Amino acid sequence: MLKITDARVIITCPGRNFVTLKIETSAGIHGIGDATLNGRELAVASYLTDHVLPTLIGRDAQSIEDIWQYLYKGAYWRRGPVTMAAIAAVDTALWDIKAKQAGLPLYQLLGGASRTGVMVYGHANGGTLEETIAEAVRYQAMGYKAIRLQSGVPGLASTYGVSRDKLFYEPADARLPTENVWSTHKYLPTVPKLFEAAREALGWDVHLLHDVHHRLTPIEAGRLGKDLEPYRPFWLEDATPAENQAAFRLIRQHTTTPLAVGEIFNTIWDCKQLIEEQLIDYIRATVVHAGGITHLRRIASLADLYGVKTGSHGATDNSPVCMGAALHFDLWVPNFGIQEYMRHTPETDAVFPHAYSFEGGDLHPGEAPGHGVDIDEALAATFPYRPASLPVNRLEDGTLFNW
Ligand code: KDG
Ligand code: MG
Repeated sequence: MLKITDARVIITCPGRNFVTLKIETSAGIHGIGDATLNGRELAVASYLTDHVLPTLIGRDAQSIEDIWQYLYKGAYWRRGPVTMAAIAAVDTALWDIKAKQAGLPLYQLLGGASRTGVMVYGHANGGTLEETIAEAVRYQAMGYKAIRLQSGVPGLASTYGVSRDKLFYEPADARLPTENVWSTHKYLPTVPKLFEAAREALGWDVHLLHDVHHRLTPIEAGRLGKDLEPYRPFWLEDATPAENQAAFRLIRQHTTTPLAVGEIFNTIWDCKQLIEEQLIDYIRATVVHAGGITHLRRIASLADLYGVKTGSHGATDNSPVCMGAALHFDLWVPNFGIQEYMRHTPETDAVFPHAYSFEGGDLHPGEAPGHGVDIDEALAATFPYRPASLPVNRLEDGTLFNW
């Protein structure tokens, strides 16, 4: 028995907010897990501190599966982003502890490495098509084998995915939600032009991706997918809101462009139909928002049965702790596709010392026992929590729209 002796939540803001759970054990081994839910950080912190942590003290840290079931089934109120982020944090910390106890990097406990490295994609974005292409050229020079392209839309003041600070995109940029304006009519013709210019500038070896951020109807998405086919995109992401999983049937009928979805999914139930009907090609659920390693493994196993690959979310609001755990998962998972990799700022990297490293377009989780990421609590304490919200989006006539 490896008794859980203490568990606490650490909130820090080295440029953006992160919520981290630290679990300590009777053997002196500790583990950490990411619990960050962008713009709703304190809800998860309270869920953990007020409701989960008191039930953990004295339990056996080695019983990862039993604790997962206890927190999922035992709560009665199943699923949802707050609950599942809290469960993910506990689960990630417990896998960290188990791997440290074994003296092994986490990927070895999962089944060992299935590949030499984890292919990642970076974010090239700019206010104009030309700026985005220049950024993409820079990413290619850094060694990236896959690049996401997002560009401003002529006639719209701002749009999703175009950042002020190129390398460290962070959309939660104000105390209260910023309001953006959207026009599908203005947006739709811009993406094929962007891809055409990108193929001219970058060639055909590099993988190109695009995120629609839930802004199209299924038939509009079918049109965009079809228009992009000549440029062979790696994927079209979040083409339409996925609460209605059956909506993807319509997109599928119209395009062979691969589809990715799932960064806001919490459980296997959010993607069961999408996977079983082979309506998508990549599932983007990740460690922190989909119940930790224990649950993500179930989603990936279901996906593998239907030829769907993984493509985990890796935006800057997923802390280095999530990234470290995700990379161990990616190195092992048989149906790996790609991993998103938005770089964290130097301040964030200093608060979360980590074993993972980037080389030649791949990340590798490193060989440190556990998931290889820790938190410098003294440094974290120098960056107090700052409330920040994600933006909202309206149509030009003021109608509230999808973000
Ligand atoms: O918190 C929201 C971000 O993680 C999200 O906007 C990023 O869509 C995103 C992506 O694909 O990384
Ligand atoms: Mg996205």
